[in-house]
Amino acid sequence: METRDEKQPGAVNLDRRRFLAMSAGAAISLALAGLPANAAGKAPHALPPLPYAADALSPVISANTLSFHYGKHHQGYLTNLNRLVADTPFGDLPLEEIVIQTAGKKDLAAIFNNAAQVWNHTFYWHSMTPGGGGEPPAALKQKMIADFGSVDDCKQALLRACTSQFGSGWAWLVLDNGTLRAVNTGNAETPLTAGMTPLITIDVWEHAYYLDYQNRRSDYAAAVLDKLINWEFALENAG
Ligand code: MN3
Repeated sequence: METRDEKQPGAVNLDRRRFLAMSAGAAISLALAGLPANAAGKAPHALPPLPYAADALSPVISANTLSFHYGKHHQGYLTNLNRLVADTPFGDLPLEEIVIQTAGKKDLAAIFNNAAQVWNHTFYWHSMTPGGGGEPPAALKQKMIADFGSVDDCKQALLRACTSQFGSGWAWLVLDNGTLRAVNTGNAETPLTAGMTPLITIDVWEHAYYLDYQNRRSDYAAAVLDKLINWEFALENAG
């Protein structure tokens, strides 16, 4: 397995730090960024606050969907995780480290699934912003043109990653050895454990869209890409 890209401290801007500080995986990420780890990443993990109001993504994602998704699903994974790691060595590890150390281990699948789902959902909330979509920042746009041909080709690749995921999972824009790629993962799986750097994710579990779009995953994904996706966040994660 490849090692994760280690970012230079100078490349980590304030918004990235703000995300990391709000993520339950703060300690390992800050350590990767050359910053001191702290105890905030240890169990019991807290549910990071949403970066916007529950109705802020409407009508693309309704307040009803967002409230259930954050308050029931995300919270549920967190509650399970805290229960599962209590009184185990994983209780002393930050979230990202739990995800990486339990990946691919059948006897630790329950811990992996809940830890990864906590991480993935926090990342997903930040991957969207009210009034998002539109033109990516120049540096990201250049990279999209270099690696996909155009911004639209990049968005189409992300849309295909959403629609071609069979069953539950996630679509991601990642940096893989310095190249932008659109990939998908099943269930709780995350590119973090494959040595890739996630830039953006879209949740394609049915609970992410069924109340608003029923079976029309493609309509949900296209609307997120056109109207909500947070390209600034993607660029921050690219370092
Ligand atoms: Mn979800």
